[in-house]
Amino acid sequence: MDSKKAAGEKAAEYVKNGMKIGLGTGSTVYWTIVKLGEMVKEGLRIEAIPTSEQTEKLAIELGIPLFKPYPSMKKLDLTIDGADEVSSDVNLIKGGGGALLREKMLASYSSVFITVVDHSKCVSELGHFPLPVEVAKFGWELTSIQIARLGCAPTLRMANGAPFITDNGNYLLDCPFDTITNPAEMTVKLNRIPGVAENGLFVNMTNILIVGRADGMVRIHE
Ligand code: DER
Repeated sequence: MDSKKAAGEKAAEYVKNGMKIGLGTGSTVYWTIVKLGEMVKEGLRIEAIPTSEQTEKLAIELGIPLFKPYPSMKKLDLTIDGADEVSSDVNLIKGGGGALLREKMLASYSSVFITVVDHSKCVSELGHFPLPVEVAKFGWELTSIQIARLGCAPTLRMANGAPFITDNGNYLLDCPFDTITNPAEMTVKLNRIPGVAENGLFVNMTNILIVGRADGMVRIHE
């Protein structure tokens, strides 16, 4: 079995009747969402909030009931999402799919955050994958200069010949740091730069890591 599919489907086993869950974005959590669609057809009762318009469309197609956050809402029971890099101390780089802001919100508002990856995402230290940073369109060039001072050369993410626009109407800068030795410090430094909306470092957020192996088995770190 494909390693992404193995990890994605395994995560669906953690979803129980009555749960309110966050649905991540990307090609690994895709398999979780497909599996949940099958489980809903077989009677599983859940409600979900998608982390992107892409995931919302998929969930609707599969018949997964969706809901919007509301003022008196307690925490979500569970959010399941992928990642672009996972370090040996289980910190993440996310944002390759452009959904990092909503992904980090739902992950932080969940009692349990499950990360699903294939083995190729596992690294000793974060940074080989360029760190996505979501920034306001206004003055993005000025924001980029401030981010560069932290030791990278940000590039504006493009799509079809124009700047990529996130679901929140912002731009994305991809920031190659090579190595991020202190992600906890870096995420604070980034988010205090005026113009930065969110960055793709998910530090100490993962409660359960499911890694799909090349042989189709999974490794679970709880
Ligand atoms: O944008 C993200 O963080 C997504 O979760 C995504 O980049 C995960 O990668 P995948 O498509 O390989 O699962």
